[in-house]
Amino acid sequence: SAITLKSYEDRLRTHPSPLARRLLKIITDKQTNLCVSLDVQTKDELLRLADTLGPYVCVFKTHVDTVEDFTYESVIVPLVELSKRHNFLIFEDRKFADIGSTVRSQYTSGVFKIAQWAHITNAHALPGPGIIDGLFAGTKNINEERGLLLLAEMSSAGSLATGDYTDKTVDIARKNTFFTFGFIAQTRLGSPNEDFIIMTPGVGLDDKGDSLGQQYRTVDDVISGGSDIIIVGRGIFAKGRDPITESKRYRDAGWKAYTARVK
Ligand code: S5P
Repeated sequence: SAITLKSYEDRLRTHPSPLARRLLKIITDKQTNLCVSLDVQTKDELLRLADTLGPYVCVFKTHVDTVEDFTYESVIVPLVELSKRHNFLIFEDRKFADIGSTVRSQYTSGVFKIAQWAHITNAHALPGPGIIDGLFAGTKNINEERGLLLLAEMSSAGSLATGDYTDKTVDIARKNTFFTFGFIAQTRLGSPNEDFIIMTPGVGLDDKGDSLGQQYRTVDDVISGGSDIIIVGRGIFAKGRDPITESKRYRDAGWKAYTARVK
């Protein structure tokens, strides 16, 4: 049977994470639970998509280490500007996976300085709770909301993040719900009296998967199963697709599925 959940608007009043409250407000105001994954190799393409698709999304997910002509000044500065203009959050899909001390410097320093600009980032729970402490320490001097998602399940075939690993990931998240506001997952996680935000990749309306292990599910399947935000990449900007048309299509499908769920 389908999962029933409170509306985004109700949840924004009570959520323990300031970042999640900001995100739920954006979703409510813009009526979109679509996160577009901007997996492109040039800054021009990244910024062009962020500008044209900005009105249809609540979050833009990036892999900034894949941008060939990356500089902080030419990519991050305008991207942050666009996030303000179109009212979306930026999610750097960094998938941290090291000890606390190392992830703290990976998060705050180097070429990317992720903590400076990414409202959201994510991490594997594999190293244990120290990874959250390390990343949280990296937010100390940031004067804006920051939030972390743990990868509790993955969309790819043969993923090892199942069963006991997934359950223990949820336990680790419970230790700091001010910062760890949710999961990358395929199913609703946490008990009914908790409110984790579930963001789900591996969503595609026209494809079943790719040749490297990715697997796609439909928007209805994902949202009726209790996910809060759909993450879509190639479904929107693969060759031959019109990104604006597809963004509207996924936004509408996501909102329709959500409306059916809260009824
Ligand atoms: O389990 C996962 C977790 C993530 S964050 N499966 C995923 O596919 N992702 C990411 O979502 C992946 O890194 C990619 O950026 C995006 C999916 O892209 P698509 O083109 O397959 O929609």
